[in-house]
Amino acid sequence: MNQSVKQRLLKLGSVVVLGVGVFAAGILNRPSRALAQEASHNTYMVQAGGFGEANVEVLAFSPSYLKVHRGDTVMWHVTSFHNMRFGENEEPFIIVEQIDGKPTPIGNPKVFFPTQESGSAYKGGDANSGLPSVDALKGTYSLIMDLEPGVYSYRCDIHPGMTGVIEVVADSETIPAPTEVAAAADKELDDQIDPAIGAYFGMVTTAPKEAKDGVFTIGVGTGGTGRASSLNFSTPLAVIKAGEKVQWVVPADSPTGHFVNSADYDPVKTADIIPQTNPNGLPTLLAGPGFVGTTDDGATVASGESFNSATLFPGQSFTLTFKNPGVYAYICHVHPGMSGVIIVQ
Ligand SMILES: [Cu+2]
Repeated sequence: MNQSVKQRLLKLGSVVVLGVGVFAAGILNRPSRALAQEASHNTYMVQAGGFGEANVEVLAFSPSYLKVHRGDTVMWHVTSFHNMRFGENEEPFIIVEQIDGKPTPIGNPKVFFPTQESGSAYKGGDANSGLPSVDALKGTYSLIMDLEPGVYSYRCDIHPGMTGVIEVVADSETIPAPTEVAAAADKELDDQIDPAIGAYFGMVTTAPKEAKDGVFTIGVGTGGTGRASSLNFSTPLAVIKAGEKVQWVVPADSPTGHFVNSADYDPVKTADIIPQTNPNGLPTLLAGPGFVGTTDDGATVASGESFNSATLFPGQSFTLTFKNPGVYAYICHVHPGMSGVIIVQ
């Protein structure tokens, strides 16, 4: 045998050995039950959030109730800033901790940081996807549901009320196929989006067109249509006289909170979350001025002055007095496309 043929055979041999090794490792790592049922395992998609016309956002999981068999994969398609967390208790996403003896609002580590890797087997108990980084938005998170038959609920902590259920059913029970589930999920989304588009037209047509007793009231997003709402101000262009007030009101039945920020909102200076590196462990996520606000409710704004409300929760309002004539553009910094202008005469 000449040298080059020998080398080639050696090379081929090592590739084959490597291949068999990988194959064997695959078999060894796999529980035999999973191997037997491999062919019947499905991947089901769940939409985490969703969007429609009129800047409608749906803060729901679609389908909200999903039946799977043990060993099936659930893959969440994350359309915005949501986490998926299995566990007993609700967790606020901002908590107050004593830092250097001062009460300091921080991002709740139980919400922000993942405890379970995407693609891994979920076997029950607490598990959190963590919040997606901006880069990972519109990404996916998946879990293999390796669980006894039963009902397992989860939630997004950023949007209270955004909850979902996975029911693991007995292998003998026939359940809808992934394509059927996807079609049902689309319908579930549309059934929420359509009323919210209607609420948007209702809001803009009934909104006040002028100040009353020196106060111009502006609605902040729509309410009253469940988990979906139109992310718009009711009067995108409001005209007042110098010295009059604007009062922004978030409907009590809104599924989401909002902000009122002057359009010069600076994401660096007015950051939502400021990570502080910890030498040992996870960073502390300080709630920045974007969350806690820089302008008090009831403040007076002069020409060229920036203003930033704190989070305005459903039912809350924010009032500013504009003392100088001018054009004041503003946004809600967490909801792209949500903007308005105040003209002060
Ligand atoms: Cu908003």
